[in-house]
Amino acid sequence: MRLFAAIPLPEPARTQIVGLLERLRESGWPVRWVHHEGLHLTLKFFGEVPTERLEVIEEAVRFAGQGTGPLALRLAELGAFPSLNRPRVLYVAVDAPSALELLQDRLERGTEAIGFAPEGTPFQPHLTLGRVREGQRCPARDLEEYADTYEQVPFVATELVLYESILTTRGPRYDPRLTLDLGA
Ligand code: 3AM
Repeated sequence: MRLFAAIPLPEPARTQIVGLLERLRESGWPVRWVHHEGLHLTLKFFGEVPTERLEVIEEAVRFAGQGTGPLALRLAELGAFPSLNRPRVLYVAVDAPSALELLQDRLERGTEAIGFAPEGTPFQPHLTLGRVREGQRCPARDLEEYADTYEQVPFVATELVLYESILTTRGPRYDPRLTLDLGA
């Protein structure tokens, strides 16, 4: 099974991103846009793991999330990985307090202890909007035209979810395997 830990996107940020995605879909760019249902902020990607490892991963995620509390976040600017000049992944950045970085670091360290290599690149909190299709180019400069079409609203994240990513012919579907209440 393919697993990752993420924060599901709550309101009012969700409405902003759904609206932005609807406008971007009309751009006609060669991009596979994400589904509205699965909007999330990834903290740790585990990749393909044997089903029998699920329990120990759940335990590590639970432990990492303990005592975190609700996280005050805010939508930020539009961007692209690896760069705006060569966009492959389009995203909206997320401004996060140090508590989110701490949570991500606890996830990295806790899961390193059970055999998952740390990411190796600095954590850049973001919401993926879409991925440029193989071999195609996206007019990155035009992305700026969308920058003022959504509000960089503050929002509060109260859940940490371990998702299973299931690849279907209609794109990936994300099924929650464990949901933790950060406020608890
Ligand atoms: O939040 P996003 O959409 O950026 O990009 C993948 C997605 O993150 C990421 O894991 C999330 C769920 O699929 N992902 C996929 N392959 C990855 C890899 N090899 C990866 N992250 C890091 N390394």
